[in-house]
Amino acid sequence: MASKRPAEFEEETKDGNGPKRQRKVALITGVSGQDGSYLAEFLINKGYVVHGIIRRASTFNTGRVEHLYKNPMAHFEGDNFHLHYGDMTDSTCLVKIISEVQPDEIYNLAAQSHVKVSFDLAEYTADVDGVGVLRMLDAIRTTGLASKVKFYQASTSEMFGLVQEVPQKETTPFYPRSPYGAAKLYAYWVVVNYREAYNIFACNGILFNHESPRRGETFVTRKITRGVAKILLGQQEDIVLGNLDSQRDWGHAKDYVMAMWMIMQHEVPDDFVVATGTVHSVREFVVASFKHIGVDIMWEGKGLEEVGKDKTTGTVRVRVAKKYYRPTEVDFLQGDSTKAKKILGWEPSVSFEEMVKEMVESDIQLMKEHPRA
Ligand code: NAP
Ligand code: G4F
Repeated sequence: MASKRPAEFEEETKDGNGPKRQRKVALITGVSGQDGSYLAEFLINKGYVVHGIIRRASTFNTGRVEHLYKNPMAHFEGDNFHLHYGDMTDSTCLVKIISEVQPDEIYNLAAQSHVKVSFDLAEYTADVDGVGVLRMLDAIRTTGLASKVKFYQASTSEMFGLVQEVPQKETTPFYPRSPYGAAKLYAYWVVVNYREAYNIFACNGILFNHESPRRGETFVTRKITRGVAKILLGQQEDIVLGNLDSQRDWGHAKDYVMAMWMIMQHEVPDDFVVATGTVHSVREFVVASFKHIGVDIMWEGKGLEEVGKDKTTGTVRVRVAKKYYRPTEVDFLQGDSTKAKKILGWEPSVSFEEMVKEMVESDIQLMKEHPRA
């Protein structure tokens, strides 16, 4: 099918060999999410024209990318940024968008990304996070772009689940512990298979947890920093959490989208672990967040009875509820990104403490301006 890319992105070559591409074109699924929004900014700054896929929703879901397309002259279009309605469950729209956009690079970040929710929406999660990736790869073949386009898959440390080795690296055996982890494992392998079977430049970035002020509100880090901000401003009494003892290797989303791009610039398609190597518990995240508002937390009790109290006033600020526990938990994740460091030259730049501070400060500002947020 012929490209319908707007003319400003193409220019006739002097030798008369037809239009020559001036700027790289990227297509991002999940562009309205935390990573999608940072990646869009990153690529636009690198001179790319970015196309993003968004879902139709009954309320606006484009808050994280509004600043990129807000242009009074165009609906959903800036000069460098274009949005298309689509869904990972709809093959026809994926073929249509890829055919129209003719991307050089596709970053597949769309997912039902909440692990706990995947136990309730197991089949849907498999459809979007697993089969959706197959749909994207087949759309690449259908549009005849298999030998031209590069494909990035948002794989995850959740595939390591019940960890078989510490720390986890590219060769560590997988053991997913949720419908989400299992769906992502299918996606991981179908990417490897299409690379080997059809020679597609397809890569897996096996990213460990990464956070930011744009993190979804129901993931534990953002739930904590929002809660701390609201407590400081007198808008909330306490934060109710699940397993305080699970441990994660938390990095900053901005560092991780740079790793995605670096993976795609490597000469050969490959799979990389992206992590900081540093581990903290949920409990430590709570303590570090409260520290930024001058509150020392002391712990009392055990299991569901445990509480975190303000050491000075004795006020209970953290409680535990069973509903936030998962049927099967991933207790500990620690990544070894030696391969990404050596081959790509990638390094994380934001420390745990800096990230917690940024998230707490951003939420304080947000809650001051929008107390009902
Ligand atoms: P996120 O904030 O939850 O964003 C997910 C994106 O996927 C959103 O734009 C969402 O659209 C979109 N989406 C969901 N279902 C879709 C569907 N059926 N069709 C099309 N789009 C759909 O996730 P994130 O933290 O940015 O993560 C990005 C990707 O990396 C995800 O695939 C996630 O599983 C993976 N990952 C994340 C981490 C992490 O720590 N953040 C670590 C490893 C891997 P709406 O805005 O409309 O909901
Ligand atoms: O913040 P979480 O929900 O992230 P989780 O489950 O690690 O998944 C995130 O990271 C994955 C990479 O490893 C991504 F693939 C995935 O898409 C997502 O971005 O939970 C972190 C830990 C868990 O052990 C959870 O049980 O925090 C524990 N936790 C304790 N209380 C809680 C809560 N998690 C949530 N969401 N809410 C709580 O109240």
